[in-house]
Amino acid sequence: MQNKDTLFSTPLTNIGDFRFDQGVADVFSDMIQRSVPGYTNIIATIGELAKSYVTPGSRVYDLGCSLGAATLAARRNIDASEVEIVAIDNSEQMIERCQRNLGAYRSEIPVHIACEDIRQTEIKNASMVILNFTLQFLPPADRQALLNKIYSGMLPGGLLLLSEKVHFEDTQINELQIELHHNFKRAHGYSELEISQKRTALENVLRTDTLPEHIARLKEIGFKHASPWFQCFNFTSMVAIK
Ligand code: GEK
Repeated sequence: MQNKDTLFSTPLTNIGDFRFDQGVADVFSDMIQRSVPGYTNIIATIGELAKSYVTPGSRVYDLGCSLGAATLAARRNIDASEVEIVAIDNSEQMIERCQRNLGAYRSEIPVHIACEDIRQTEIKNASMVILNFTLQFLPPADRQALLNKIYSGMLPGGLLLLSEKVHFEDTQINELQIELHHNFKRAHGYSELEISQKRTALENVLRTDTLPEHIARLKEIGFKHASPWFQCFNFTSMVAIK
């Protein structure tokens, strides 16, 4: 059974910056499903894309893997032989739970799980790279370099899946999308206090780009094709093909 996220349900005197610590790792599954519109659908689509894009003898990288949901979806669907999955997160607590989750299912496909900063990870021979709501947590100045490194380590025809929370240049549209997202959270049982305290905790930690910024950067890096395939409110998921 998954633990319910009640981390922000009581008034906090000092709301510190959001961290992926033990408390978050313990409730993460519930938290992300009740906070990110389309999350389940995105995970399922990662599986479908893995089936089509992962090639024999190549690697799949899941960067910012948390509890390993994307890795599991990919692993279940890969048909190609001699594939290795590399799952990285810099939260020890996430990695520990990820090990346990992945260990609970049988598979022929080896997964190398490591606790490290994705800015240090060497990327090579990749037919698929997954950045499912992770880039948004890097300092904005570090994003281009990470994406350049990913591009360099990818095989021609390889696929990058990039999911992100975004903001909109048009302030009225931006507010409308935020309100729709908050309504989504209300509908999933989060109180006004939980919504506002979580928003404060994320303020310095989760910095969004706009969708046009993402697409322009991916094209500039050299990806032949880049497009959103999913959007619900201020959450989007893109594919980019080398
Ligand atoms: C999923 N992809 O369920 N290096 C490594 N990991 C990092 C870094 C970094 N520099 N910064 C943040 N993280 C997952 C969901 S959650 C998204 C990803 C969210 C990790 C962080 O520890 C956390 O586990 C993950 O990125 C972001 O498909 O919480 O909204």
